[in-house]
This record gives sequence, structure tokens and C-alpha cells, in this order.
Amino acid sequence: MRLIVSSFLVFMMATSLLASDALLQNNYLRKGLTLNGKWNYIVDVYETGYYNYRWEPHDGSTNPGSGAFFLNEKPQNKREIIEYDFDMAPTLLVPGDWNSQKEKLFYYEGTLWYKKSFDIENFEANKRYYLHFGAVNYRADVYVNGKKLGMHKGGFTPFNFEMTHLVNAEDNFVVVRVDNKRAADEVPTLNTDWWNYGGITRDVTVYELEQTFIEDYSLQLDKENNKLLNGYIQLNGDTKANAKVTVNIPELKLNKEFTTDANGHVKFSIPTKKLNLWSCDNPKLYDVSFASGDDIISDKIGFRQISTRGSDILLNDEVVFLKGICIHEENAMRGGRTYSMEDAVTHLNWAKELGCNFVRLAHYPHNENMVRLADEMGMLVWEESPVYWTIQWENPETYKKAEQQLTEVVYRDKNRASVIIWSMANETPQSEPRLEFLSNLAKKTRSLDDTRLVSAALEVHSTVPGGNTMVIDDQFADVVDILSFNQYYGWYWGDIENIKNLKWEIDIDKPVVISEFGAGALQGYHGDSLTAWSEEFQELLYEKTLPVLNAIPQISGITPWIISDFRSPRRVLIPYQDGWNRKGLISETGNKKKAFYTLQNFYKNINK
Ligand code: GCB
Repeated sequence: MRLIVSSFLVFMMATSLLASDALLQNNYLRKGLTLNGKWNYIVDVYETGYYNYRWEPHDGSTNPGSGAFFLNEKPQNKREIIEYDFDMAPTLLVPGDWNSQKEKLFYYEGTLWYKKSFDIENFEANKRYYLHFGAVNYRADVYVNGKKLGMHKGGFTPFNFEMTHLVNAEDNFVVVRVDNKRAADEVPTLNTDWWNYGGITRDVTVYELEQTFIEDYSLQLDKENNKLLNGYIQLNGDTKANAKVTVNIPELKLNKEFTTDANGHVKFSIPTKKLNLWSCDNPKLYDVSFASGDDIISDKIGFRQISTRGSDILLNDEVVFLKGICIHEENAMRGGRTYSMEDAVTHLNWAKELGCNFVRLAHYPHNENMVRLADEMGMLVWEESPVYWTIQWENPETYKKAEQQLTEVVYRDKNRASVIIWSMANETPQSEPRLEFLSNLAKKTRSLDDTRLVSAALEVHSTVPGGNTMVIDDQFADVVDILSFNQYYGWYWGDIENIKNLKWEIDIDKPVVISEFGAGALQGYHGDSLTAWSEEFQELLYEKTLPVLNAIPQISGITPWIISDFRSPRRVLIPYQDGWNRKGLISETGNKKKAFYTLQNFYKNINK
């Protein structure tokens, strides 16, 4: 064994817990240097590159030694032994999960190291440099030029680090240790009904910024007054205090100047003329730019109001019925996580073809292309936190992780007109600690964004075992703006022929959105309509369920489960499942099942 410097100082451990820096608002439309493409990778089942032989993290040591992969070292002479070499290692594409790129990694859950070398064209010593990740599943430890930038947990939200102090014009390298092992105290937890795709699953970009730059902004239509825009700008940098900032919307001939306070923050309200409001039929986006000195950042923002009145959902004060469908962030046909605009086009075009004006992005924040495209298409969106099934409700650390992930997606998407609902959780078992956990999440969400609606996919129960009368006896129903629940009568329980006798006792005056129902069907497998796994069974279940749900007095929307088949390790039944959850309306080969047309027909004829 190599000599280990055992002065592993406790304070150095803190460096491995460095949180990410304040997120850049709208990095999506900032010009950056992409680090997408081929990255060398090393599979590290035993975490040899992270821990020494005493199981102490290399990056917690003052003298990590040559076993530390983040140093990306090379032998200096022919005698020297360094037992890894990124440049000799194979490559994976970023963005992209590892499971769908290499057969050997299909079932892999663990640590894998990525490395990419890069130069910064037109590097300027007086600029600031940020390294931004769209998402990495699940834990990312990020190092640049042999120094740790920090660590981020959460597989579906963006994060970034400033690296000004570490980068040069040429010969930089970034090393990322990615660990997607599931754990009981994480969010999500050990058990889910989807594939735990690992890797750098979204874009990686270097941003060059001014010394003082616009870190964050918001611009939204006032909840009550549709001729008033409310917003704020937050600067970052040495000259952020008492600085001039402007908001410019050329089409409205609006150009306003404000001065930031001592913290670089300014909050404002801007009266406008009559606005061309964003809606499903008129997805109008205005070009908006925010400027501070030489930093100018442009966005495309739609202005609309969303609210509820009794059991109605109102979009710009008009009742809207949410004709929806659930979507997982998975490209069934290619296999693997979706990440690109092309993937988003495929999913949202399928939804359009079904006749949808609404999508539920289950069960975690999807990549930003989805909400950007939804903004352009006039598609309303439900976004969701990965608080799924069982979570450690009593663990304050778990709560922090849930709140952090929700905060990150609210931060990212707060200027998107399409996003109307923040969902706190999915099918969570009732208890006092869980009620407190979810209520705190809802409170936090509302404190971050009070212009959108809060919901959660709850569960439904029959009043007596096996009975026809269904109730939602969940105290969290009092907290949400939209009452949503999943129900699988006719599939997991109950007789398909009895669906017509179902009654709903919901004595709460809030809009009801059915967040899931469905049945598994193997595309191409035919039988009579009472044969499980046949397309005919799924079709019959849709035919029977849709009218019954539609008869709920407060019904304001439906999102059946789900647009396409998706991989799940829980689904082992051969020949029907073979690793796939088969409740999709479209198969993994892109073929539509019969129920696709049942739902399409229902949406075509719905006169709400
Ligand atoms: C549910 C879950 C969803 C599952 C689905 C199913 O209620 O919310 O994640 O995939 O049922 O197929 O069982």
C-alpha cells in the first residue's frame, strides 16, 4: 500500500460539502461555451478514486496522493505508477445517462468518474467564469484543474459553481464524480417505479460573465391586475449596490431604469398598456431584456394569470379544463433519459395529437427544453418534486433535500408562462410527520412564488373495503389549491365492469384534477376486452373510466398515466412487461395503442 498521509483534517471534510453557488437565472439563453460531447469515463465500483485504503476521502486530505482521480495525474517518469488514466479510458456522451449508452452499464448504480479537457476561447482575465450543469443524477462532486469546486445532490435540477480562480485560457480539465446509488434518506428514496438513470444527463456549459452581472430576475403579471408587471433583479459582484439596471420590452415601448439597494436587489412594479396575454390558443411571448452595465440578458416571457374560483381553474379569468397526459423524462424509442429539444418536440407533439392543453411532468423536474417548448406551444404544465411514495418524513436532512430540489426548479422556471402548478409529492402515505413535511414544502413554494397553484398527487380510498364510494380523506387536501389524486380502479383493484358504479364523495370546493389512472397493455397483444395486458383491456378501461371521472362535480382536468411505456426495474413479468411499465398509450417502438384514440376522442368531444 502506498504511504498515506493520515492527517485527514476534519475541517477539510467541509470542503467536500461545499454547496453550489447561487444559480444563474436563464442560463438557457445566455451565450456559453458548451462542454457537451465526449467525456472520458472510469467506472469505480469500489470508489477507489474517491477513498483511500482507510476509506478516507482523498479530497479531504491536504495531500491526496496519486490515487485521487480528481487530480487527473500522469506518471512523470517511466518508474512512476499511477493506476488510472482518463485519457486512455473510453468515452460517454454528455448529456446522456450511462445506462443506455453502454450495455455493461445498463444496470449499474454506483460511482463513475467523468473527465473533459477544455480551452476557453477569448479568455479574459477580468471576466468571471461559471461552470453550469443542467442536471447530474444523483450526487456530483465537481473538480476543476485538480481543485474541488463543490458537491450537489439531486438528480433533476440545475446547479453551478464559480471557477474564476481556477481556470486559464488553455489546458483546463473538469473531473466529475457521479454517484447514483439510491439511499433511504435521499429524495427520491430507495423505491420508485422508474429507472434510476445515472450520469451527467443534461447540458454542461461554461459561462463568461462580467465582474458584476445579473444573477437572477423575475417578471410576472400581477395576480389581480392584468396591466401590471411585477418583478425584481438581483445583481452579483463588487459593484452590485446602488447600480443602475434596466428592463426593456421593445414591443410595449417599455424601457425602465431602477437602482439596486445595498444588497444588489431591486423590486419593481411596472404599469403597462393592454397586454397580449399568453394562453393555450395564443402563446404570445414578449422579448424582454434586462441590463446592468455591460451585462445584457434576453428572455422570452409570456404574461398570464392563473387562479381558482370554487371548483374552477381560471386562465386569464376564463375557465379552463385541463386536458392532460402524464409524461416521464424518458425517450422510450431511443432508450434512456430525454435531454434535447428534439425529445421535447416528440413528447409535446404526441400530447398535441391527443388533443391536450396540459401535461403533467412526472415525477421530478424535467429538462428545461420541455417548459421552453411548452411556452411556445401554449401547453400548460404541472411540475413535480421527486417526493415519491415513502420518504423519511421525520428526517430534517431529507426535508432539506426536498426543499432544495423544489427551490431549484421554482428558481429555474419562475418566468415560464406554461408552468401553472407546482406539485409537492406523489402518492405519499398519510401520517402527522408527512403532513408537516408537505405543508412546509407548500409554504416554502408559496413564499418563492405566489403566482402559481400548489397541488400533489394524493390517494383515494373507498368508504368500505371493496365499496363503490370513493373519498379523499387526507388533511393535505386542505393545503393544496388543486385537489389531485391517482386512482386505479379496474386495474390494481376493482372490477372493470363495476367502474360505471363508482361514486365520488368529495365535499371540498376546489378544482379536482385526476392525476393518474390507467392499465398496462403490450402493444400488438390482442385479446377480448377482459384479457389483462391486451390493448383491448386498456381501451375498455379508458372507455369506462373517462365518463365516470368527468361526472365528478368539481372535475377540472385529467392526466391519464401515461404517454409512453417507460422502463422500470419493478416490472419483471415476461412476456408482457420485460422491464417496462406498459401503461403507455404509445409503445417503446413508437406505436400507438388503441386507448390512445379513446383518449383523443374523449378530448375532441369534451365541451368544457
Ligand atoms: C402510480 C405511480 C406511478 C406508477 C403507476 C403505476 O400510482 O404514481 O409512478 O408508475 O402508479 O404504473 O403503477
